[in-house]
Amino acid sequence: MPTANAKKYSRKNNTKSTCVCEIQMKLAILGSSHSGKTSLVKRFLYRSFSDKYNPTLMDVFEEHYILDATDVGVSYRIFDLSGSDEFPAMRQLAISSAETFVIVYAVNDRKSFEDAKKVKMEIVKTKGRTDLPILLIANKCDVAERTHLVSSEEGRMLARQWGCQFAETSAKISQNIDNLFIEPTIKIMKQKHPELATLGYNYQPLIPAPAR
Ligand SMILES: Nc1nc2c(ncn2[C@@H]2O[C@H](COP(=O)(O)OP(=O)(O)OP(=O)(O)O)[C@@H](O)[C@H]2O)c(=O)[nH]1
Ligand SMILES: [Mg+2]
Repeated sequence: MPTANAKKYSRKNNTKSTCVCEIQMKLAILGSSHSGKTSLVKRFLYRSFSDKYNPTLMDVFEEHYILDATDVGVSYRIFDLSGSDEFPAMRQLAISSAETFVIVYAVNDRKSFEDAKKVKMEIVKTKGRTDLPILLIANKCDVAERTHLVSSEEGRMLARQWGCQFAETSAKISQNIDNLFIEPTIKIMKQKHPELATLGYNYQPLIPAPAR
């Protein structure tokens, strides 16, 4: 991403040459400030979590992984976008280059749920199409039930309306994290390499969106 403000995270490894094939995952994670986007990415990529809050301008994470139980290599390029509307040009560029979208809200923040709807419209407008792979994520599910301001049912209903998948996650206690990033990866793998569709991969599927 050719901007001065975008930080780039990459870790070199020498595993690519041993893989039977390579998949590029260009994923953008969006949603309100403080909903836990960066925490979800870091929990997935680095198995870490911090209670400290550092607002993101925009980060690009690049990592290479091998899908468990396969020889399929995955190059993740994850655009972690700010919850604020600063740097609209950078935002548009990231949305344009991404192929999969993760929209995050926090279950204890009602506004973040309303913001998720605006983000969805922004993505559709920027991409100019509606048939996009989107995941709606209800994060911070670990917080006390009495502080939940958005119910599971509301999240599920919105996902049904969008015809997308829905999952309840926690970056803090590492709930549903691998599935959130790996299920879309498997989908892309099956689209781009149908010959690999029968490869086994162990994961608990996300909650599928009911048929529209
Ligand atoms: N309890 C709980 N706290 C979380 C969770 N995920 C993130 N947090 C906390 O929420 C705060 C915000 O997390 P971030 O990941 O920085 O949020 P963000 O969406 O990236 O915010 P911006 O970069 O400003 O857009 C931090 O203090 C995190 O520790 C979670 O699953 N559970
Ligand atoms: Mg962030």
